[in-house]
Amino acid sequence: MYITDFAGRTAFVTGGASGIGLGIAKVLAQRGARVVIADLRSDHIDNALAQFAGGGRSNAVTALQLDVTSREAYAEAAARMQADFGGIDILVNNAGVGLEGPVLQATYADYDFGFGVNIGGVINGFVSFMPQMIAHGRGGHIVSTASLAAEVVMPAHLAIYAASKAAVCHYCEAVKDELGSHGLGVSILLPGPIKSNIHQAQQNRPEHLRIGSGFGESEAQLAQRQVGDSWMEPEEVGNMVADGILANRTYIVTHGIFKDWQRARAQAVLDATPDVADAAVRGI
Ligand code: NAI
Ligand code: GGE
Repeated sequence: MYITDFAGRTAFVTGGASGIGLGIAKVLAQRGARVVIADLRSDHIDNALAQFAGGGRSNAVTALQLDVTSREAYAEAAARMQADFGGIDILVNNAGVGLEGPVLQATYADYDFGFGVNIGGVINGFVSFMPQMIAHGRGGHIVSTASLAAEVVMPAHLAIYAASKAAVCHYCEAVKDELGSHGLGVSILLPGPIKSNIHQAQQNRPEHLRIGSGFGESEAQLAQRQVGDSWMEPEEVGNMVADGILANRTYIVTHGIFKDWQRARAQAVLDATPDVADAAVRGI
């Protein structure tokens, strides 16, 4: 009962009004799915809906304002999806913030912001939607956006980001078999640099986590960064995600540019690991 065709399926894409999420929403809609864009920012939602307007699939796309860190709002959104569509078929846990700053100046406001959206929001997606996706019996798929940052050793100013993304990976890896036994596929999206508004973390930070933040200056600086010309187009990522869903691929990786760093990290862990014979000597 895994997804073999997008026609007649309903997809719920968080952070779907900008960047990678919008790229995924566009491709899923093109390929026949009904798409619900869920996003924190109404300016992004207005802009995204304007891009669909007048197109052949504009009727297939609707939007919902949602802060993925709010458990109450998320539960409400899930109940609405149950009422409107008999439950969703595809969940894309994509909303995230690219927060970065000097780790020694980070306060709990910064940890709460980063972990709250990047892993808390993903967990809220699983908790809110797994029951209905299993109960409707049609099968389905859950894609979660992590980052290649989770697969390499990152610089200290991205420590919170990297840790939050590593948590997404390991959660998804661990639940894949169990959800598979209920007809749900699981994929982890591991992007390299993609054209998006990820440098606008500051604008996605709620007021109560702005107070006392140690990242104010670095986030203001990051906001000035330009999108790189060589970075990948979000719709190309969308196509990789759609193909990855159909193949129930565990890892969807957009770039090979960090492969040496990925290998170095994996090798360092293996190098630190005793051989079975050494462990046997200690009676383990
Ligand atoms: P983006 O900023 O263009 O899009 C993210 C969207 O999520 C925005 O529309 C934003 O309003 C929304 N959002 C932020 N906080 C939210 C919340 N609490 N609730 C609901 N929606 C919220 O950035 P991008 O790059 O498209 O990011 C998407 C995902 O991709 C993120 O998880 C990011 O960490 C990840 N990623 C991005 C990479 C890149 O190079 N752009 C590389 C690797 C991972
Ligand atoms: C394109 O902008 C960003 C960003 O501001 C923060 C994080 C990321 C992109 C990504 O998650 C990836 C880069 O594609 O993070 C990395 C992965 C591997 C090495 C370095 C990375 O970021 C510097």
